[in-house]
Amino acid sequence: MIETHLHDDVLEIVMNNPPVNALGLGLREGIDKALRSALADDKVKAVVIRGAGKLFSGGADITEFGRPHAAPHLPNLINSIEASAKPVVAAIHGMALGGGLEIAMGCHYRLAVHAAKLGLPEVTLGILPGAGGTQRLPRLAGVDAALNMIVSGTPISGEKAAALGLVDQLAPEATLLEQAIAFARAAKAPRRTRDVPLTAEDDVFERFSVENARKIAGLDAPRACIEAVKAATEMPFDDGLAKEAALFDALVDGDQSKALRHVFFAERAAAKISDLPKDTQLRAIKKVGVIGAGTMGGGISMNFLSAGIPVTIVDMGQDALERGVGVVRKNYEASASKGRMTQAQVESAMALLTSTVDFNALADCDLVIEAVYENMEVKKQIFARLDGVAKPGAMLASNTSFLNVDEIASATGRPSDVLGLHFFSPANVMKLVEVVRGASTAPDALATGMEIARRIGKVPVVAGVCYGFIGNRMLLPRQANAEALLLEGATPEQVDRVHTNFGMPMGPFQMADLAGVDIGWHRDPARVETLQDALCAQGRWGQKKQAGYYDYDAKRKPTPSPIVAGIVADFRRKAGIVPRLISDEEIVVRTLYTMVNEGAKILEEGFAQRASDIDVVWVYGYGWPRHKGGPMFWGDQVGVSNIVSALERNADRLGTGFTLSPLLKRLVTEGGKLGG
Ligand code: T1G
Repeated sequence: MIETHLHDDVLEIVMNNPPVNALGLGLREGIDKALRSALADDKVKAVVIRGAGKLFSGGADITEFGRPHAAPHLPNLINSIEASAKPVVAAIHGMALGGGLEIAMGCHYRLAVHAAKLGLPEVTLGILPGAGGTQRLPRLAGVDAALNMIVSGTPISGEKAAALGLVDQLAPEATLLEQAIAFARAAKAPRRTRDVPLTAEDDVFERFSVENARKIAGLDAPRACIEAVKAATEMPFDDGLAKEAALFDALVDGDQSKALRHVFFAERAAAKISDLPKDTQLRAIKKVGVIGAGTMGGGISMNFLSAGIPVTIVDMGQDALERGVGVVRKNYEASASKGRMTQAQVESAMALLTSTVDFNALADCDLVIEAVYENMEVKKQIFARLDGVAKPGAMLASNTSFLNVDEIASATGRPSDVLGLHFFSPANVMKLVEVVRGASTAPDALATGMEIARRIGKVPVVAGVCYGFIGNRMLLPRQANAEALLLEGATPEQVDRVHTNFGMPMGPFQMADLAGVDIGWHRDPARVETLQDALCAQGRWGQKKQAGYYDYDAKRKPTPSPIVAGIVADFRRKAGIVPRLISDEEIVVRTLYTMVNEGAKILEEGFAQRASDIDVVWVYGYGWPRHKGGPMFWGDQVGVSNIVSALERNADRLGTGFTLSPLLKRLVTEGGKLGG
């Protein structure tokens, strides 16, 4: 846990708690002991603290939250570092995050490598820096920088930290320790952060709250962060610490923090495939082929290009190719115009892109991703052809969002090389990839699918082969009930508002209009059996046609549509439905509780490895509010028995195909939670 090395008169304390030097009890005890011995040893004139491995420290041990904390508590340990009569210097490489940066700010001086990352990401866990960070950072970096860092949770570089005064000296990694020792030896006396004067403009907090109102709306932690930093400008240091501690305690026990910590660990758990040997050999992916130059094919290609992996896009038509490549370039240029990438980066990404109508160009690709439209016959033809073109050992993936990957694989002679890589639109933005494991998918192909998804910055989740996999299968009952609610008396805007008030980025009808009302439509305008048929028959295919469930202006601003109201009224008349007032609560039960029910079925049928994987799918694939943890976590918070009784009360309205999940029923009778 802790190593110490005496360099003449400077004691080096090394935090060694792989993989991120989390400041769990053992490490805290070790630091405390080493510091005490340094203070008691006359030979020691100063102390340097650094982290072993790849970083300084990733902060407090998040797994300890919600459990009784044992001394030495981190705030007290940091206060004892600050109170040390001998100079203490932090030598920061890699990352100093959360409690890690707080340890460094309790030190009297700080050295860092230029590319180090210094940050206080606690707000992303629904808490705030609870070991003096809200009181020390403003003193070292100024109130503006402290507010931005603490409320956003975004780290800054060592270079930026030096410019702010948070870091005293920059050093190359090779000489960081040596320079820190020299700095400590030369330090005349401790410089206690708590004694650094702090000033703030009167309205800085009000201004900051107004400027960030939209971003922090509905969230507990950002508001508390602002309050804690404000306290630093108004109270004596120790009172400020007490205020910070009180705000921390209120947050850490709150639902939002529990949900955010759940998502943090859920994302990491999703990377683990319980029945795969840890040392599964990965296949080398050096070149990727994409079939289909449409919106998805282009977005998928961008993920690999941005990661420096060459892509060959194949499409049947030259103009489809030119259009698709043009969209890729346009998207990159848009990022460059917003300063998110340089023009040079745009050009180097585009230089990795090859586009051709020649299907044989895929012969040297290590991974080929089919991204054509959702038609099983078309996909099987493509995979049969691919089987004859792709090199042995190449992975053949389909981006299908609903269809049976095993059936697609059956069109080839190598089903073990076939899997699903289901990206979410816009594919170059949304983080989720459902890695669909076919019955024959080889272990190394599955493991490689997970690794390549992470390599391009995605969050992969393994899904089994059922209609719609995990995410889209849970959309089915939501969409069916949403449409039924329209016929029974609700409006699109009422249903959508329930979802946006819940925290979703958009509701079922806004989403249908964005994705395309015509997805899955049989394309026969004469055949009008459902609301979707009626809208599509009138060309109301969604935003792309300026008309779907809503009307859209040139800026795609939605307004309720009298035409849609008329179509719905017609349907009601034909079905003999007398519209009734629908409560928001009923909408929650029929469009959110039914999703939890479907998730429980997916779990018990084995199409998801664990309940938290389902949460990851919805947080990263559909924008489920992180501070509500995901549908399964939320279902446990609502209470399985409440969900079951509400569904049973509404059973006659949930459609003939609805069945209650046996797992939910079992959890009610036997007790227990969806999340285990
Ligand atoms: N506590 C406990 N476990 C942690 C951890 C932490 N702080 N950080 C990472 N892990 C585990 C993680 O679950 C995974 O476990 C393994 O380490 C590797 O992590 C008082 C209250 C540092 C940028 O929010 O952002 O300090 O899956 O895969 O990609 O004010 O980990 O292997 O079993 O993410 O190299 C504030 C959280 C805490 C930083 C490294 N700190 N960590 O990324 O590795 S609260 C944070 C990260 C706090 C104080 C407050 C990242 C990383 P497993 P990984 P990585």
